[in-house]
Amino acid sequence: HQTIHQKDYKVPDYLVDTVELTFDLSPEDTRVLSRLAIRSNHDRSNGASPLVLDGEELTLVSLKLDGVEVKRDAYRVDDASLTLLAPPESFVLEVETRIKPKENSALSGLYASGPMLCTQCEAEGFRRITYFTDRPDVMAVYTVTLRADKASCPVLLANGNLVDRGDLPDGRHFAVWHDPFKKPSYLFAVVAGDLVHIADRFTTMSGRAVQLEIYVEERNKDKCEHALRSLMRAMRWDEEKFGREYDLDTYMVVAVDDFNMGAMENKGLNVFNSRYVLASPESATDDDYEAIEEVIGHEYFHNWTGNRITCRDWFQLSLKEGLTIFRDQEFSADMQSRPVKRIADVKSLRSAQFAEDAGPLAHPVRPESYVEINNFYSMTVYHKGGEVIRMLQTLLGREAFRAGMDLYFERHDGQAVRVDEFVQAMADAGKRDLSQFMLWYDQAGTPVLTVSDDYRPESGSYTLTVTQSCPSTPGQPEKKPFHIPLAMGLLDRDGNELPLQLAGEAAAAGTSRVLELRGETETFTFAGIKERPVPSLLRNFSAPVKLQYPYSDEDLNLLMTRDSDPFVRWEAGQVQAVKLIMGLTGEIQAGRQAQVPESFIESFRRLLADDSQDRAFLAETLTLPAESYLAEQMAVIDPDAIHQARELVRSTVGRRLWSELTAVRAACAPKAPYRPDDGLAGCRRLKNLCLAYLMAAGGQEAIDACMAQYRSADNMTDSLGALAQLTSCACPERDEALASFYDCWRGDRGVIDKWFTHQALSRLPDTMDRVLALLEHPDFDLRNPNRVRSLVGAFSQGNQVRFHDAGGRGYRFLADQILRLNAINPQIAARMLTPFSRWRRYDAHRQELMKKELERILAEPGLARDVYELAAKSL
Ligand code: BAL
Ligand code: ZN
Repeated sequence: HQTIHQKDYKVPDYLVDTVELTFDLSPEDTRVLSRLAIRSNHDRSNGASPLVLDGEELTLVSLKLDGVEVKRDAYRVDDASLTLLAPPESFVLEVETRIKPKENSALSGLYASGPMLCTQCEAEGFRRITYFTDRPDVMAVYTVTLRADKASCPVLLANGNLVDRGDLPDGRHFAVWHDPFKKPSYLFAVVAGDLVHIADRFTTMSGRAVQLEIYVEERNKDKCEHALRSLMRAMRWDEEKFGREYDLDTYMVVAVDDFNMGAMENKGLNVFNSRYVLASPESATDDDYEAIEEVIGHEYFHNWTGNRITCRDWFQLSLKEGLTIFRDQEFSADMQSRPVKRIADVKSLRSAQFAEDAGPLAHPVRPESYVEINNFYSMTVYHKGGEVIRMLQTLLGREAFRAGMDLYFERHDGQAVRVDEFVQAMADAGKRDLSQFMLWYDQAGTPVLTVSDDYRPESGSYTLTVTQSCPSTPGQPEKKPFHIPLAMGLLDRDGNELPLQLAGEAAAAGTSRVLELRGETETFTFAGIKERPVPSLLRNFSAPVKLQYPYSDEDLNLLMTRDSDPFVRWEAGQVQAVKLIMGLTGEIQAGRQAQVPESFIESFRRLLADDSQDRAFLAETLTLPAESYLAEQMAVIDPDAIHQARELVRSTVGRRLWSELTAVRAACAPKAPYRPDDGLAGCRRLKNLCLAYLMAAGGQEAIDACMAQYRSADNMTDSLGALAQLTSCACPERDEALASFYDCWRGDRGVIDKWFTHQALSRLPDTMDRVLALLEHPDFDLRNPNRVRSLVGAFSQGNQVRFHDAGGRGYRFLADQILRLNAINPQIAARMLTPFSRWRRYDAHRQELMKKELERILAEPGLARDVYELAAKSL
């Protein structure tokens, strides 16, 4: 398998101005006629370069150049390309190919999902539809004719505007779509099927009417309202926050059940994984509602950051993804609670992206090379990429950042550009030198900030010394210092925020400021400080770094209760919890009696008694760090000891604070029938967290409370909140609830996914056997990515203690599924490899077992490029 390097980029030898496609659609055998207007884009003084068109899994039927059949010795075809040896300066190429959508289980290109046909072209799926220069810097205007059987495929959709439609002989019909915007092939889409839609109209800021349509199968028609409302909110938000207006007359979203990603931003025709569209008050959780709003927003925001301005090449993927993640995070923060959203984003970054950065698959936000680009739709490119954009906003300030965005749109609309162009626009608008900042794009690894301080009472000066370092990552043994915004404040012993005046400044400038780190070690001296302060560091998580400062418990308590920054308040609690659980883990490993100190229980007691706080924020504060995050803190991960230690804290809290937890739970009990927008999602989260602690304490009373909640719940959040606890409880009620849940929801794919997931996440020792049995369940389907993620993904990535069972059964199970998936859907197979990439972090015995499975995978004949790359790099 070949490695593609960023440094080898060359401008395309040929450009394509217009693409006319005609599809004769059928699931078994689809004919694709392509008519391309091509012109040369290279120096031909030494002769014409060959034109290489990408193509995979295609059957070539005919090939004409300017209307004349191309002679057999003038072109070559192999299983990856079609090459015209010496084409003229400019010409029309007509290519006829045949494809088999129904056999396409990779879900890339044109494929069947249930009764409908749909496409997924990012990153390189268009070449599985027809021969083409399938790279994002070749942008063309597309006109698409779809023909299909009218009875089975009454709806025919493609990008842009519908310009013609009508009937054909033999019960067939056609539709013609034209997209006036030049676009790269990865944004192409068609959908055909027996679909219904709901619609509304949106009036843009300049007064244009846009028709919004959400397409689904008939049975899901009553589950689209939330997606449609979310879309309208996203459109308004992008106008208000970024001055960006939608540009076509129609915006369509189609929900499909079989989808590799979350959704896809195809121009004017988004194709969505149905889990990010469908919601009804009975079947969707509060988290589902939030996720739908976020993903609907994300794909909509791509229209400007991704579609109008796209990537020059795939190394620049974060140009659109990091930026669009940042935009969707800001949208969600404005729609919900900003602090709670920030905490959720930081948690997922630190659990998953920091782990990626610390392992063999670490890569920069802008990678240097890849074997399979699909493997780089990663936490690093997306979420660290989003943090990089956020740092720019922090460094420049909101106003200059917005000016930089405007300048970027003004300069590059209609172009395919690099990350450099984006950062240049920011540098110009903010009048800043951002050359060192570019290292965030090109150096992998999570920087560590080590902070020390020195207080001089005699002069009233307080000095912070910050040293940065970054561990080696594959191919990058040495790192240069990053340009890091460190947002901070200082608190006195009563928790008052101190005015911040750096030595040499005439006056104090506020009580929160952004220090800029550029050198390996930087010092900052503050004047006029009357007593030793407590530093509040990395406010709002101003940079994706690890922070080390020797806080005392007293310092942390002060920050937790008094700091003005909600992230710092939450983080102070997390640091305490990590310290506690890591200490207990050590005791357990040493075979000593582990005990939760009284002070920890008391701080939880105080928190539970404080009803002044936002309920969702309180729930975050009372949630212990995840086992995966705790694992990252250990040199050699011991999943059993971590699990035992964390469970010890949970059960102790449950037992010791039984009455407080019960009281908070009662106070959060619903007073009116559930509505998704009742503003009580935070209450439900807190109530279900209390239930989880009660269940951790054990005993029939808790089980009864759980069953009562399960039986009486009028919404999915509460129903699953109870079911999730019962699945980890060795009691007869467990099977009763699981069976009743299944009977109630069979046929609803999204809900049954959750039924699989919660069983896969069970902490009980029999979980592996249950998961193996569920593989044989009639509703399990290895060809459906959501189902695979709900069982195989949830068990291997969400159930650390059972997956890493020292007997090695979890490892064998995962490798078996990866090998089965390799033949069906390589993208999904590769995604499942993540846990194995961390093998070096475990003890020698587990290392040996995981390594053996990786070797078994690599020895498989016919291993897909996707799986090969990750398995080989992991070893
Ligand atoms: N572009 C792939 C899906 C997404 O990030 O929106
Ligand atoms: Zn995206």
